[in-house]
Amino acid sequence: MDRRKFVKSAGMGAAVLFTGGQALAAGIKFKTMEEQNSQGVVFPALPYAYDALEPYIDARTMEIHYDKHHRTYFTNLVNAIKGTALEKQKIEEIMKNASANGDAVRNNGGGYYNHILFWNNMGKGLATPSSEMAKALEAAFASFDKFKETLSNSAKTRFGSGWAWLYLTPDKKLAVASSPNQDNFLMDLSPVKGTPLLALDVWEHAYYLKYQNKRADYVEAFFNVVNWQEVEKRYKLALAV
Ligand code: MN3
Repeated sequence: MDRRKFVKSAGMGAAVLFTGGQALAAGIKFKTMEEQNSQGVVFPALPYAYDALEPYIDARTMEIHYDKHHRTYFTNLVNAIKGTALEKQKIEEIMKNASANGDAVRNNGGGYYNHILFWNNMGKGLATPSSEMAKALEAAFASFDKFKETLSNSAKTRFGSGWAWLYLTPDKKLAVASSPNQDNFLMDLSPVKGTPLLALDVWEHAYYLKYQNKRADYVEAFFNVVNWQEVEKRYKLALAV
């Protein structure tokens, strides 16, 4: 699908907004994540075209990752919460009670939420943090390069499938850690707790078509497409809570 067709179908998705958690024909376009979250569990539009992050992330990977993997997590989450009180909850609330909600909600809810963060914290030409964000990273990790090294190591050493994160600890410190499968640090069952700021998907489906077994090359490429404006926005929101 080319960009124009994709944008058109994404727009049409917004015109057929369902209530009650029904699956959507196409992703809905939201201006901000806050707007997205206010709508409950809906499948969001990708914030850019499939080929927008080339050559670092190839269009085919982007299309399969978004339209197959992410959509499947969404659909399975919708089915898992259908007819329950969770239908009326925000996804963050669903995450916070992960231990009580069962594995289908934990895995598909995590997959649904984590990928929304991931799409939004990538973009082209935004890969430099503001001086304020850079200072915060330097204060936490000694230097920006040291931060990159820490996140890279976290991503490369996560055994099997999972995510590497920059996150804000409950005592408002910037930190890096990884999570297994589709877990994240909002979940009550996670040994690490905090607010996710920057998500890096290290499941093989995120890189195998282009990078095969070379996760390290994918992680290196990722730093070229980080949307630091989005990360900084989340950072400020998390600090203010
Ligand atoms: Mn993924």
